[in-house]
Amino acid sequence: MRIGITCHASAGGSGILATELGIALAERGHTVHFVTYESPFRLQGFHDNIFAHSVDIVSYPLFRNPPYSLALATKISEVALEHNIELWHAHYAIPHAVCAILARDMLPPEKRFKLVTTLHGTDITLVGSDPSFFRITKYGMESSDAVTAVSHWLSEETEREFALSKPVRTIYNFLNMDKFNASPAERCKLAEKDEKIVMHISNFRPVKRVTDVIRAFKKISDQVPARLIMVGDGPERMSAVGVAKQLGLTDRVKYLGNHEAIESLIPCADLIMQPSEHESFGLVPLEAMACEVPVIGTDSGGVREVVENGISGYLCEVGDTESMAARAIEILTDPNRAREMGRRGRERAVQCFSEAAIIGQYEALYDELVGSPAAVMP
Ligand code: GMT
Repeated sequence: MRIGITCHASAGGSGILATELGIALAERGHTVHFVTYESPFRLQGFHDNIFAHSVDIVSYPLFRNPPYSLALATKISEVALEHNIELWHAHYAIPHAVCAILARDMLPPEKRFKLVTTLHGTDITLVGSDPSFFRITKYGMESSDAVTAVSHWLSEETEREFALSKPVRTIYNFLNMDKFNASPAERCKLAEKDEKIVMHISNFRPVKRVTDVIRAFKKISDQVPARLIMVGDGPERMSAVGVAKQLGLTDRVKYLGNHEAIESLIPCADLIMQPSEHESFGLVPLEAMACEVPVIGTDSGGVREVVENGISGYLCEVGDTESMAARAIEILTDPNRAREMGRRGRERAVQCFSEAAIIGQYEALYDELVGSPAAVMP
């Protein structure tokens, strides 16, 4: 099938998932065209059947903010026409679903593609539910031929919040399990031999609660020789640095910034700590599970569908850094338990969230749509 994909190109979960999906589809013989503002973060190297198109943004003094969405819609339309795209897959409702709809409307009727919109979480929970975007987010979903969400929790939240006239289907996120595994890594550069490594990976946005990581780590490092490795970057980084300083932890915390090859870092960790307010899915916990690293997460949102509490890690109440630390110490001081949790996590990851388990669900959806009549607004 000839497929177009739009996603955020930066180091966020939705863009990563969209890129990995494009790669997996291309490996299965589909032709995939990415349209983004820059090359997607995880799209490295050459891939047969993948083509990347970047959006040309015109800056003109009259525009306070160059109208990126209009340029994106134009580019999608051009690419769809030139390459006879049968199906467009928009990742993240705003602005991608709406731009794809606009692009579809610009095409002659016989050239119009089918549109799948995949919701990733914050597009619904934070952006789309804001009054300034509510109606256009709803319009984007109603005018798509199918809407999917990355967890049952997100599907239910969307239905509750937007009362759509169509079902939101759940298709879980997936990973390439050959890429993410427990292969030994160079942990010596991150910590001393006798130190445990606690790791956090995110875009350091408020929803990630990075200062909870620091506070929990303080309690951990009071009892276990350990180092905290913070991977990623974003607006809360300075708060994390400030709290670590206040708690006298500056020497025990390393900030690595964004890292492209996260699969080589995660296996160095003894524990991954993700204390988010909510996660629609939790790609990082899944990556940790695939690498046989136990996870401390929060009992909130879709992460409950990924991490089994007490089996592949622990889910604590949001903000309860006391319990997070206690659970972490339990894992860090019992290597057999940690190994078993890692093993069970990998087992679950392979069984439920591997490419083999998920890609076929997208392909079946595409097949169902291509050839069926176009979506109409109710
Ligand atoms: O977590 C973020 O802020 C990034 C965001 C994104 O859209 O890039 O991640 C969301 O999508 C990921 C991929 O589906 C999910 O694994 C994350 O849980 C989700 N983030 C939130 O719901 C906060």
